[in-house]
Amino acid sequence: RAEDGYWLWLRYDELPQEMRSQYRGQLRQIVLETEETPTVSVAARELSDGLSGLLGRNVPVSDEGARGAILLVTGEAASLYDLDLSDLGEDGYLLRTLTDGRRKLTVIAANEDDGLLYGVFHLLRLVQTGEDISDLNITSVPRIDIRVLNHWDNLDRTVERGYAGQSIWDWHKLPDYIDPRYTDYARANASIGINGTVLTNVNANATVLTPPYIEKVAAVADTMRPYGIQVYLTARFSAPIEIGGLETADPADPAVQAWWAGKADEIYRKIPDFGGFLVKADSEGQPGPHTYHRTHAEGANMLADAVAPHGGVVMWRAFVYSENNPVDRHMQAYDQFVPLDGKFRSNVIIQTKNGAIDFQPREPFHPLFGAMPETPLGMEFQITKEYLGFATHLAYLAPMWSEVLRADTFVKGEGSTVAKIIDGSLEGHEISAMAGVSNIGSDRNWTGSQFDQANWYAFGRLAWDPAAEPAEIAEDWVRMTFTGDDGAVGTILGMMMESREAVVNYMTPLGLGHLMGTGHHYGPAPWVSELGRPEWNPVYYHKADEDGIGFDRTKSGSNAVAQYSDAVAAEFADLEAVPEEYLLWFHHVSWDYEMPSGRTLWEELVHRYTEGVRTVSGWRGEWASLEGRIDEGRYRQVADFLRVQEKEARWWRDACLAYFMSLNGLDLPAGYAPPA
Ligand code: GCW
Repeated sequence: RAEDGYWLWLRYDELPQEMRSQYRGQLRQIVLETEETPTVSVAARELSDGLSGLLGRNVPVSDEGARGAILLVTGEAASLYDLDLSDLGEDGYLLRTLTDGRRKLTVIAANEDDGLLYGVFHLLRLVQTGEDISDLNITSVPRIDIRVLNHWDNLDRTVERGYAGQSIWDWHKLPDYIDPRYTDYARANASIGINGTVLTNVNANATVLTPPYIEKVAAVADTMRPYGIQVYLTARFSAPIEIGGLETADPADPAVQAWWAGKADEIYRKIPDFGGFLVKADSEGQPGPHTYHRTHAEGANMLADAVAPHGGVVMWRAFVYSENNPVDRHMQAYDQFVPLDGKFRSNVIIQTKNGAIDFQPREPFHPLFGAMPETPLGMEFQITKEYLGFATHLAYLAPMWSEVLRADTFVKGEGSTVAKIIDGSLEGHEISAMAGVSNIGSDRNWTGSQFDQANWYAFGRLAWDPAAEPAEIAEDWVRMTFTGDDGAVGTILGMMMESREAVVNYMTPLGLGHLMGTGHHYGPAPWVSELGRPEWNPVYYHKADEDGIGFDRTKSGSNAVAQYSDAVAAEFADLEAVPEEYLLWFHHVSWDYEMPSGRTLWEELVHRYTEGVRTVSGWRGEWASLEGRIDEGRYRQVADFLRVQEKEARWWRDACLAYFMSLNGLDLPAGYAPPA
């Protein structure tokens, strides 16, 4: 049912007549000029089902290229149509309209079946959004090789930082029962170019590597395979002890190496296209090589050697967060990893969060990007909104991700963007990866809210093309998911494009971060100061006192700025030059500091918090104008969630401002109502 959001952006409801009519002479039947593999079959079926639904008439797969044919072409057949596939790689595709006399042919061509599948979804998207296809000439090739979801899903079906019900992986019933949802999951991912999924939490349980679980994983992998999706697992570093009967997990111990090599062989026997391992080691209590006085490189390389004969990779996380961290948590990953540059095997990717702390509503880009030129760095974004209001708050994340991807590291002069480091082009790497921590669960609407589907969608589109425009991605999503009505599209798009900044404003404006309640990370708790480790306390991050607020990361403080290239460090370290949005991230500033707006810092903070609330209140009215223009079920849920968000935006504003006032003794500036 459309009303509960189950069909995501793949709704295929009949288009209104005025949108459909343009496709009349085209798109009448599907002709395969390629071998009918499992992937080609699912591609052809998707296209047939999708177009039949959208156009309100049967669009069958047929044998002859008669009128209005859509040709699915791979390999040599491409030369019949004069198509050059040489630059498409494995996953790229062409969409072309060819004219044969008076007839129009629509061609989807690729080297490999996966490319064809991606091309099919692109054509469907064009029709879903009512685009003109009478003269197509599109070439699309992904910039990133490994476009992967990370499920933080536990084997008991709880999901760490998951706000959409239980894990979709029903381990108890696998491998004998394959939930049809897995197929819809695979379709949705393939439709946005995602080609990998890590099924298990980085806080890993070694049980998933035991034989009965490998059977279960193999059954999931069999379901994913036709959709071009490879399955990966998290590897618990101490697994050789826990399930292997060894006394050590020391990566230099030959018995440990042999255990992992044997484990990899065992997995690949059941799952020949297994992707590899994702590892969180020596971080937040997870086991790792440091126990044995070995480095991250020695740990990662051991696993890399185990999967290398099978073509697998190791995604080793740079999120290290441990106690030996006296001055600034911001600096830990850089300090541990930069000395290891050049020491990793070629099938290791260092998976790095976008920022150095932890998925805050806004963080400057992570200083590791550009600092390890010999090593492929993968991006880890968090799709699930751990720090941005869980499932109820509307926050469209593509603008945030895009901000990081476009950030300039200046490591090789101007234009050394994070995107070019991730895609391997700046430093000439063979493999590239982008991971998104999944927001998917067993909820009927998959993600816990209608709008969180957009974040899953946008992640895939940005992993394919990090330069894609967030607003264009959002518009496609709105048209496919909600409505093609231009007025309504404009309203929804406007809300989405404001949303991330609104959350920054009512939670952590001007470069503040981590003011959330420790542990759950939901509401405000900037006053918490008494927890065991310094960085567990929000006061550690804002350092507010009677005189001012902010974390001095310049020379007079932790000097974390020195981890960036000279040009970036100089900008961030200079109070006059630092972008306003990172001000308190890098500087401790007095409450009466004059801001570019002419307001004092205190007035500006009050203004931002107030703006955040005002924006959310405004959306409630805008959303109300859509009543009756989108289905009742989704309309209601969003309306209710916006009410929650408005209430909680006020909570954030009032709690933070009241707390800061208790320190600085200042009043609210004239014109701002006192907190209720
Ligand atoms: O974002 C933090 C979360 C933890 C998470 C950790 C990590 C999986 O609060 O829940 O653990 O980071 O990324 O490893």
